[in-house]
Amino acid sequence: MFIIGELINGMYANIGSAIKERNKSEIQKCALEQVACGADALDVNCGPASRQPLVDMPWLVEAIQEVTDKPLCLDSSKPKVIEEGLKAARNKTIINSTTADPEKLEIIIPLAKQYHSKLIGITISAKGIPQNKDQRLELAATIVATCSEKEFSIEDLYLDPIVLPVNVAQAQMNDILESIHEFRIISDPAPKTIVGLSNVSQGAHVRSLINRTFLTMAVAYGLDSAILDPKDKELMDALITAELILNKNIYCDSYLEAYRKK
Ligand code: THG
Repeated sequence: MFIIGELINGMYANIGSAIKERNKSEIQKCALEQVACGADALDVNCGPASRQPLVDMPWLVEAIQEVTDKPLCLDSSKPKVIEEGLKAARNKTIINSTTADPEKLEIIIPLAKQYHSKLIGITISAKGIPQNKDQRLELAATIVATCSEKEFSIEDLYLDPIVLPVNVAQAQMNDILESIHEFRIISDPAPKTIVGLSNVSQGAHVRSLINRTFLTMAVAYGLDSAILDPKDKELMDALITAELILNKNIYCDSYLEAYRKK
């Protein structure tokens, strides 16, 4: 599982004020803690309250890459904000994200090619969030077809079925999980799959348990990557154990220690 740490997001109060006050060390601490807990990459999101994301994004990128070489997942719905992040980045990058909108794909795919970035495609369109599996598959197929047309490597594409909170979209959880499996058989070579895990428990009381149960199930459906809180130890232990059960890790009595990243 390719783990992307979610904690550098202006939505969190500590990060929101660190961005505003240009408190670099708070951001760097958050980056290093996530890497120490096993993050393979770091999501970078200025948050909804940022009034100058075009400046905040490259500032975050520069602060983070002073302390780590891990890939950065540039998280914004605005192509211009992503481009400012790409310009500042020396580390590998993942663009988070494009939707299935033709106008968006037209801008974002060339950016990903120009900067040799990987790309997350979320199955959302101008019509909004899909309501069932067929709509998710249709949007996924549009993203894959447009990437092929524009000669963007499908192996560098991560499809995101959009995880919704279980407390408002309980009837869709099954479709979301099945989409993870079906996205992988849209084309050969197969696109990869990703979810924003914490969405599933937003607004719920028992967040950590919901997160780790959903992740365990998604792993069984073949999930490749997740944006999650790597500091949640029980979540990480559940993930390592799920991969053990699926024979992706070799068993030994101390397997948790063995697979908990240095
Ligand atoms: N897909 C993709 N990218 C994404 C998402 C996705 N990026 C953003 C998000 N979803 C993933 N990251 C988070 C980060 C935090 C939370 C959820 C998802 C979260 N935050 C607390 C909340 O809202 O309750 C904030 C708590 C606090 O203020 O301390 O849950 O789906 N491609």
